[in-house]
Amino acid sequence: QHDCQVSNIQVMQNFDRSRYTGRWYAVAKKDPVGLFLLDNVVAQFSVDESGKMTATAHGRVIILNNWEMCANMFGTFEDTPDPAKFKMRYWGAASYLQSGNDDHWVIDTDYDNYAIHYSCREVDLDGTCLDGYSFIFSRHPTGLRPEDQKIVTNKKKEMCFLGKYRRVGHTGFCESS
Ligand code: DAO
Repeated sequence: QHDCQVSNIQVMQNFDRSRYTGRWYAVAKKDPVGLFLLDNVVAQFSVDESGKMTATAHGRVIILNNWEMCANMFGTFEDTPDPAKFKMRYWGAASYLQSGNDDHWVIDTDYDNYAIHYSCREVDLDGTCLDGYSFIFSRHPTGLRPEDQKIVTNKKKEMCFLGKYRRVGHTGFCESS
């Protein structure tokens, strides 16, 4: 089951984008190479009038090695044949912020408490993920409920990211303005 093949990673069945809308607090993150969002990461998902998913997000970043700021980011999601797998185009409110086009997979969610995101940026020749990142989101800024932690741990194993996460703190750094 956990052969670490990116193509074998199970995603959320019958993903319902409208139930996914609203505010999600990142509580843990597995960083990619050249990490960007550090902490105080909050994402807000929406579905527009045409049914397309969009998102805004903010988080503390350090750019130019020593300039700390709150990055305001935007994302649009392109649908794929799998309702839980998207292509995410993202960019920052300021031109010097990171931009790109990443996979954005919803691995699991109960819509009301937790959500598990996965993105592999570079698949290795053996089919495993060479460079990827993942957010664990909670509806609650205080973190995951104890009953959700077991589910999340199991999914971290399935993504082959167990032990690679760090806690994402919320100090209010991005709450002003
Ligand atoms: O933080 O190292 C990193 C990679 C994250 C890149 C994506 C940031 C922008 C996301 C915007 C939309 C919402 C989820």
